[in-house]
Amino acid sequence: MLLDFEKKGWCHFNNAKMDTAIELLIDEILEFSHYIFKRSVPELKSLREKSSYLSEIVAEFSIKDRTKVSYVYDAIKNLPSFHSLYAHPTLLNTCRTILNSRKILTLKDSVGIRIDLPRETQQLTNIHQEFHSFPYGLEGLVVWLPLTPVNEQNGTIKLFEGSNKELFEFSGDRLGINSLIGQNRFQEAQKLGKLHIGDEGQSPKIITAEVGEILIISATTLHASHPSEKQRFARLTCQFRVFNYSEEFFLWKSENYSFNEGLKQPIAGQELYNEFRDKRRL
Ligand SMILES: O=C(O)CCC(=O)C(=O)O
Ligand SMILES: [Fe+2]
Repeated sequence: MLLDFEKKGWCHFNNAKMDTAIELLIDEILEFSHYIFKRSVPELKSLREKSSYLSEIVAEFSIKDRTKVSYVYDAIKNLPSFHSLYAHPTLLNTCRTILNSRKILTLKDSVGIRIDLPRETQQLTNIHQEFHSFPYGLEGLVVWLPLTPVNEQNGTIKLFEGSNKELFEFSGDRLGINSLIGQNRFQEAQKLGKLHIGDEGQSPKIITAEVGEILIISATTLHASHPSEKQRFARLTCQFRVFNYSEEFFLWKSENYSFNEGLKQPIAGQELYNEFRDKRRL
């Protein structure tokens, strides 16, 4: 797995414990969506059956009432099973091994879910390295976890294998706290992606996977959405960003802590803290 990751910039794994966690999430999504659409969840025997059903029913629901599907989207990020999934010890340990770091970090703001519906293309991404979600440095991972079957018909992700070897020159402000995560960074990342893939004309690997298969992708691997061809299926995929907390930026950050405005006396507090810190350093 590690060799694969280094060579291609991504690897995949599956694990029975992860299957259980994924199934809990799918169950909760099915229950909530059926509750708001006033339907009952049919008897489904296996994780695979649930996953295929989820793909069909979400597409069907979106035709009935698109707004209600947005409620489902919003709710997923608050489901306990969603949080248990990205914080799963098996998943985190795999990430630790790949990053060769005991200190890793996931942030609530950098974990997400996609619901890609037939005919909706505005959320599809063009080729990019993950500059916009890794503001501190790209020594990190994107865990890409399908809840429904992903393939050329249903929509999926495509990866430019081996592109992880090169970090493209990014003119965005790396350490500027106010522009850490933003739309402009994403636009720039996509411009760069297009430019570099144009050089090589390499064709990407279009991922085909069933539920249970988990992709771990380097933040430096060029990737893009692959749109769906079929009209009947929705694609639900989770993407969790994992940071390496041993990275230089985080070490610097933990030494140079900035008090934020939510505090009672941020300016005075910061000054006193800096004085204390500098004395201790001497
Ligand atoms: O799932 C996709 O279509 C790709 C999304 C993406 O670029 C990302 O999560 O970083
Ligand atoms: Fe991305």
